Amino acid sequence: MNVKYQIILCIILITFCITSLSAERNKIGKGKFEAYNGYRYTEAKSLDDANGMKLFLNRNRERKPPAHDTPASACSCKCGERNDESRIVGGNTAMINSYPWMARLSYFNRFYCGGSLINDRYVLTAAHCVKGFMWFMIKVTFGEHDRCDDSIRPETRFVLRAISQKFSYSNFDNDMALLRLNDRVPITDHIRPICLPSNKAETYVGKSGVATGWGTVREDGKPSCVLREVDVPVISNQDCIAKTNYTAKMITDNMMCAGYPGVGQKDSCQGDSGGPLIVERSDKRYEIMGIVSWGNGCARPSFPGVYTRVTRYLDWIHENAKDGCFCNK
Ligand code: 4AZ
Repeated sequence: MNVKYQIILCIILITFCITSLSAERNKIGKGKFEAYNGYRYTEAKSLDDANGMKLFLNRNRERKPPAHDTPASACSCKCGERNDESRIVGGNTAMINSYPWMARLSYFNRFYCGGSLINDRYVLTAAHCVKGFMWFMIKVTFGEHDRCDDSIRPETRFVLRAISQKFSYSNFDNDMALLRLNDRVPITDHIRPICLPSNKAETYVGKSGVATGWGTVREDGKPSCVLREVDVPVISNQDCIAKTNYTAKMITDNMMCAGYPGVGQKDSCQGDSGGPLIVERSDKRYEIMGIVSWGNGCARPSFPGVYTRVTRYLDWIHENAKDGCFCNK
């Protein structure tokens, strides 16, 4: 067989593998998960998280659910509790596991975005982290600090469904997506959901936010190995237009700005996208108010970071993530 035919044969084989993998995952997502008190456990669970390609061993074998797959224990938890006695650009290295809701998204095993665990089954992220991607190649990892440390095997899940809002690349409006994971995530000391806002009308203006991620530590820099955090105050949308070089058309009601107009220096950056902008509540727990979305460069004085305003999507999130267990304490 000549080389041309060998190449064509290879392409057909790869296409076949990808198509059947996609079909298999759809089947699992739509059918097999629905029974067993809503938590049937017959799915192919053994996705290989070491190389992301050896998939679906032990397919369709009935198995006993693991201890963490019981909804009662998963629901009986407290959201938004940080672990601390307690960068991103201009920030600090986070304390290990101080942000237990932090999820890391990889595509073909390469880190590219952040996300936040909101219940034991769903991760909130930015639509631009999923739109146009082959969702079945997105890997989600939890409980991590140093993503470059290969000696630690993180809790790993894959995406069964990516649900996004009406997102447009032209203005990044509605930059919000939910990822339904292939299996529940055990709620432990190191993995715990962030709280969702309870007040839809909250604007957070003047509140001190914390953005976290493994993104680049400067514009055009390299992503960080360790999780970083940066404090950024929330600016009103009015000021975000008046005191920066953004125009009214660019900042929609579904967005919020956070940073230091006229100063810069501290900001989220490339790779932090999809990760959370959180705020401390009066009970010392944290809720997610924004999702890292976009900005003109990073930490520039006239261009603060722009975040998706989570309060605009509360009903949508609750409706679409209702088959996951939200913490009830
Ligand atoms: C990005 O490209 C990105 N300074 C994220 C956040 C910001 C800019 C760019 C905000 O993922």
